[in-house]
Formats: sequence, C-alpha cells, structure tokens
Amino acid sequence: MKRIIAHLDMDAFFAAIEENDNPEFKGKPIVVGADPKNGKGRGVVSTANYKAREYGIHSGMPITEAWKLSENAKSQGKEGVIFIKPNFEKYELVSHSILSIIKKYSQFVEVASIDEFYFDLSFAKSYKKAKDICLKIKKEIKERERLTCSIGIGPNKLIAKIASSYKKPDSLIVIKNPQKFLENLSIRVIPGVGPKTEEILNSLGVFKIKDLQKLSKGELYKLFGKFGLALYEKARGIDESPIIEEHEIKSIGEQITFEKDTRKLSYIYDELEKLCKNIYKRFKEEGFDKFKTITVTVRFKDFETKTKSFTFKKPIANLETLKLHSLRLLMSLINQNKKLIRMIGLRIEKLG
Ligand code: TTP
Ligand code: MG
Repeated sequence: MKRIIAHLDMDAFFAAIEENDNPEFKGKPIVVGADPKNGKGRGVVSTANYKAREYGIHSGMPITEAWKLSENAKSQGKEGVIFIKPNFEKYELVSHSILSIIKKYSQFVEVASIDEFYFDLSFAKSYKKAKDICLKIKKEIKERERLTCSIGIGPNKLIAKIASSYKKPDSLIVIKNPQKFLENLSIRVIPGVGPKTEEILNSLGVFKIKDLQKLSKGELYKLFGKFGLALYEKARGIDESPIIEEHEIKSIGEQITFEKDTRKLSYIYDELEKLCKNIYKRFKEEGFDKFKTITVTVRFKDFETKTKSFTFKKPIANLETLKLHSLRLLMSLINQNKKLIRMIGLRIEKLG
C-alpha cells in the first residue's frame, strides 16, 4: 500500500504563544530569546514572529544583533521590537495539546521537535481525504490554541517536511509528484544540507535540486561518503524512513477547555477532579505506580496562561494526594486574579 505521510510545523511557535498570552503584543514585532540588556546581552534569538522577521531578525541570531536591528527600525520611525524571555514549560504544554489533537486523527505520530510532528495518514487511502483530515487538524488547533501551523503531505517524511515549509505560514500543501516538486527548489531545503555542503555543491555549479540530480552516486560518495549516498536518494524524493513513535512515556497530562469561560469554583473543582481520575487511570494502565511532580495550568479568558508545579520529596502513589495537591496548586493560580477561566490542565511527571 502506498504511504501518505504528513508533517506539521507550528508557525513562529514560541512567539505566537506569547502573542496569545499578551494581547497587547498583537501586530507588533516580537522576539523570544535572551535578554538583550540594552544591546549588551549575551545569548541568541530563539524565534521571531513574522513582523520581526521583516526587520531581518531570525532564530539563532545573536540577541545584540536583533537589538541593533530593532534600534535601526526605531530610528526610521518603525515600531521597536518587544523582547521576551522564553518560558519552555508553557511551550511544552501547548506542544502536548497539539500532539493530543493530532492523535485523534492518526494512530502513528512522531514528535520530531517541540513544534514538529510527522504522522501517518495512509489509512485515508487518497490524498484528497488526507488533506481533509489535515484541514480538520488545522481548524482544531486554531480553535483550541489560537495558533496556526503549516502542513505538508506526501509519500514520505522527506517530501512532507519540505512541503510543510514551502509556503509557511498557515499553509497546507499536497505533493503528488515529488520529482517535479523538487526540481526547482534550492538544495538548501534538503534536511542535512547546511552551509558547508551547500558551498561544496555550489562550487560544482549545483544550486537547484535538478542540478544535484545530475551527479552520480559515485560522485556523491566521493564528495560526502555515506551522506552522499543518502543525498542521491533525497534528490529524487526517495525516503523510506519510518514514523518513530515515542515509546518512553515521560509524563501524563490532560486539559479541559470549558464550554463557557467561568469562575464558578464548584464547577471548576469538579472538572479538576475528573482530570485527576482520568490521569490516574491512564497512569495505572501504563503500568506505573509512583509519580513525583504535579503541574497545574490555568488559562484565563484572554488566553493568559499560568502554570504551577510541585515536586514531592518522596514519590506519591495515590489518587487522594493527587487530588489534594492539584487543588492546592489550582487555588493559588486562580487567586492570582479575578479573570474568567477558559481552560485548566493537569500533568504528572517523574513517573516510576
Ligand atoms: P521552528 O519551527 O524552526 O521555528 P518557528 O516555529 O518559530 O517558526 P516557523 O514559522 O518558521 O516554523 O522552531 C520551533 C521553535 O523552536 C521556535 O519557536 C523556537 C525554538 N527554536 C529555538 O529555540 N532555537 C532555534 O534556533 C530554532 C530554529 C528554534
Ligand atoms: Mg515552527
């Protein structure tokens, strides 16, 4: 049976989450990364939203350089960049939520990074049906997380990945004819081809994938050894690598988005108790009997999201303790302000 593989990559992931959490940032250039310290900071840009990318700012750039570009923009009368420190716990949480949405539609999902997932849609049997499923996934992510993503669909992971970044952001692209799709693309879109490989190939007059297709297996082997052989296949859109599911379970979590934003405590507590029971059931079913960390999340009406964790000195084994401590964490988050609540989440970690 022919494989149908999809690759989903979130758009400007960290920055988009911060935009949601801070409505006053909407439409402004945002950089998530190290503290720029008025141009004296160390460290780099984790990511920039699309508005900040217009200033030439990108992932991996020294934060001082991003600062300079922002100052330049300001001197031209443009908006200055908002710099934010990353909150990985928050991004992990959203990543889990995206994964759980994808899992509703596909049995085989590979978590490739915090914002990237491969999943198998071969069961759909046609690209048309696979595309419909991906439209649903995009819609659900938009509704639940207010985030956009880009999805590529093709016969293997390689093509799906290249397709997902082809028309970012908020795209959905199906590649039925990989050879033709690849021909006019730059060799840089091939995963594994970095600046060094590019330089070597450029010096031989190879810029596009169609140029690369003209090199023989032997020539590529001479240039790059084993990687050269892989490159020969990649240039032709050939890739048999399987979807690798995550087997090791590191945490178990769930969240509930309420039908209506609420502050009704009795209702919220009941929902938290349901989360405790579900998570505890899954924890037992997976064959665990101890955990050490509990994390509770609250998302308010305006999408501001707060999390609080507690780690026990000794591992915990019972449901009552989970209920008690998650309630305590929830209370302290809720008492921080009076806003209506949109969602609550619970996660247990350090399983044993
Ligand atoms: P990417 O998917 O590479 O970037 P992105 O989601 O921000 O933007 P795009 O729309 O182009 O996909 O990476 C996902 C997240 O990983 C990103 O939001 C921040 C983090 N990251 C780093 O911390 N450092 C890096 O060098 C890169 C590339 C990403
Ligand atoms: Mg991304």
